[in-house]
Amino acid sequence: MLNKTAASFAILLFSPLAIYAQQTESSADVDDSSVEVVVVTGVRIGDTLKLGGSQVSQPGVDNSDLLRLFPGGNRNSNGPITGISQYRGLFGAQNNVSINGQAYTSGCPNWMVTPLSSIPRSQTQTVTLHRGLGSVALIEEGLGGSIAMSAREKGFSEHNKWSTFGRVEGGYGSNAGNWGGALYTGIHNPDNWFDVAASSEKGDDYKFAGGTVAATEYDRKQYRLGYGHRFSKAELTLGVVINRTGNSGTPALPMDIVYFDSEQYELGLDVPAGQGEISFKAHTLSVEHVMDNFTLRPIPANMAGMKMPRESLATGDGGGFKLTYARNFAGHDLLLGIDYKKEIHDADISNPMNEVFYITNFNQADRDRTGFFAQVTRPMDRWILEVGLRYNHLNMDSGEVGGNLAMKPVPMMSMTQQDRLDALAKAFNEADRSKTDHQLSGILKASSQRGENIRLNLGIGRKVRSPSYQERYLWLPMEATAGLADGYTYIGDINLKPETSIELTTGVDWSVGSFKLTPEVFYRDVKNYIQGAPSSNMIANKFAMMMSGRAPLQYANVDAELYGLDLGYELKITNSWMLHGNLGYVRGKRTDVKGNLYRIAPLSSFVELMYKHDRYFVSVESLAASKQDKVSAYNNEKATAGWGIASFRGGLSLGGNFDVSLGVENIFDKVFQDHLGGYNRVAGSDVLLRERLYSKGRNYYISLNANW
Ligand SMILES: [Cu+2]
Repeated sequence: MLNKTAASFAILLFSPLAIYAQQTESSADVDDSSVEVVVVTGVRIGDTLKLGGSQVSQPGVDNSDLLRLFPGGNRNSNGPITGISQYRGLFGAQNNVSINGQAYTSGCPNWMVTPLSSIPRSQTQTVTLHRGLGSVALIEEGLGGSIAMSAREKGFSEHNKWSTFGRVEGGYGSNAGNWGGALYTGIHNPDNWFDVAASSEKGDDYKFAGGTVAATEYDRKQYRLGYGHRFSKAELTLGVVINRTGNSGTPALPMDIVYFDSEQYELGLDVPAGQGEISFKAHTLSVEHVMDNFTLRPIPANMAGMKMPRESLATGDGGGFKLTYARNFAGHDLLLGIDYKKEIHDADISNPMNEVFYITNFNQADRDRTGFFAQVTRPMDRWILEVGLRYNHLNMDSGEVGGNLAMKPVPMMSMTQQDRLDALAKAFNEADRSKTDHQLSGILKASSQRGENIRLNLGIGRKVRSPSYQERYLWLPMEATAGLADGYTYIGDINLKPETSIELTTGVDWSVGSFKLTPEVFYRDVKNYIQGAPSSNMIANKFAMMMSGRAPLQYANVDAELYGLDLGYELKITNSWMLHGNLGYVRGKRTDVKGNLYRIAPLSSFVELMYKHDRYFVSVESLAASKQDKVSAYNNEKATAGWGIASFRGGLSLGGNFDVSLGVENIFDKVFQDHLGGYNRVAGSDVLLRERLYSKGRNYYISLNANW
C-alpha cells in the first residue's frame, strides 16, 4: 500500500521513474529484459530512487556497490560480500535497510554478513533508496536514509490459467576467476504462485596491478522458496530463505568467514478492512556462524611472537513483525502501524590449539524494539505534505560473561591478563545491564511545483537510534565492532544514550528541455553520536596493551554534525544518446570538540554516457572520488588520495529469450585505494599490514541470461 501511495504521487510529476516506467511499459514484466538500464536522478515525497537488479548491467555479488549509483549513496567495504551501507556520511545501523519490507539483523558481531549482502545480486528484484528524510513508516530505527531491497517475486498471473516463468543466468569475471549461476523459476495462475530460486557464487582473491589482495575469496549459496495465494479478497505469502556462505574473506577485519548459515521464514498477509487495507508481515531469522583467523590467512602472533589462533562461534536468533493499516480519509492518505523486532546474540571465542581457552564475547545479548507510528500524506494547493510520528520502546539486556585464557601461572606477577579479564567480567556481571530507551521520531516533508520546470522539496525531521548490543555490552577489549574496521579494540558502555538527530533538507528538481538536475542540500545535527573515545578503564587499557600493544577505545556519546550536497543529473542528447550521473559531498565533524568523523566518503562522482538501441546498448562509465584528508583523529584514520576509473559496459538481446551482458571494469587497470575500503589485516598479502586496501584491478566480465 505504500507503493500505491508512491504511485499516486509519481504520476503527478515528471520522474526518473517515468523513464523506468516507459522502458518497461512495453513489456508485461519488468524482469524480462536484462538490456534495460535504469536511470536514477530525482526524488520527491512518496517517490523513490529505484534500481531493478536484473536491469542493471553491472555485475556484482551483492547490492552494496549499487549504492554508488544513488546521489549521496556509498558503501563501506570490509570484504567481497561484506558491504555496509553509507548514506550522506551515516553508516551501518544508523541507516535502515529493509529486506522484503522487514528488518534484518546481522548474525555476526562484526557484520561479516550485512543487510546489503543478505540477498545476492542475482536474486534481487529491486534496490530502492528513499532520498533525504525517510518516512517514519519505513525507518523503524536509524538516523539516515532508508534503503529497501527485495528479492525476485513474479507474483500472480494475469492470465486465467497456470503458466510457468523463469530466469537462468550464468556469469564469469576474469579478475578473481569468479563465476556465478542463478536460477529462478515457478508456476502461477491468478490465485496462486509458487517459486524457487537458487544461486551459487564463487571467486578467488582479486588482483590489482601491484599483486593480489589476500583473503578476498568468497563462496556463497542461497536458496529461496515462496508461495502466494489470493483468497476472495485477502492475499497470503509464505517464504523460506536458506543461506549457505562458505569460506569468504574479510581482509579489513581480524577474522574471515568460515561459514555463515542462516534460515529465514517469512509470512505476509494483506486484507481489505472497510475503507482501508491491513497488511501484516512477520519473519524469523536464525544464524549460525563461525569465523577464524587461520583458515584464509596466516595465524597472527601476539606481542611476544606467540601464535594466536582464534575461532569464534556466533549464533543469532531474531524476528519481528510489521502491522499497518492504510486508508484514504477525506483526501488524506493515512497510515498507522506497529512494528516489532527482536534479536538475541551469542558469541564465544576459542583457541583450536588449547581446549581450556574460551571467552564469552556476548551471552544472550538481547535487543527488543516495539514501535508505533502514524503518517499522513495530503495535497494542499500546490503542495504535497507528509507528516509522520513514531514512538519506539526499546529494551536491552545481556547475560553474564567470563573467560579462561589458559595461561600458565606466573609467580611474582602482581596482576595477570587472566586477573584483568576476571575483574572486567566481574564488573560487567555485577552491573545493571538491563536498559530501556524511549525513542521519539517525527518528520515533516513538503513538496511543491513552482512553475513548469521546477519543484521545491523541503524537509525537517528528528530521528533516534539506540546503541547496538556491541556498543553497550562489549565488556573485554575486542574488535567486535559491527564492521568499524579501524583496527582498534573497543569496550562498550552500558549507560550509553541513544543518538538523536535533527535534519534539514532543501532540494529542487529542475528541468530544462531534456536536461534534469536534482540538487539537495542537507544539514544534520547529532546529539550523543556514538563513536570511540580513549578509555579510562585502567584494567581494560592494560589488558589491551598487553594483548595488542594498542590502547582500546570505549564507545562514548559525543556531538556531531553532517552536512553536504548531492545531486543527480540526466541529459538526453538524442533518442539514442544519454548522459547521466550523480555527485555527492558530505562533511562530518564533531561539534563538542574540534575533529572529523570516521570513514566519511569523500566527494564522489558517478557518470555514464550511454548509447541505446532497440536490441543493444553500450556505455562508458566513470567512477571517481576526491582525496579524503578530513580524517578522524581518535582512531588515527589514514587519509587517501583521489582516484578515478573508467569502465565499459554493453548489453545485447540475442533474440528469443536470451541476453548477454559484458564489459571491462577499471579499463586502465588503475591502482587505487577506496577511502571506505578499510585497512589490510592479513599478513603475507601484497598489501602491507594496516595499509589501506587496494581496490580491484581490471576485470573482464560476461553474463548470459535466459528469461521465460
Ligand atoms: Cu563474523
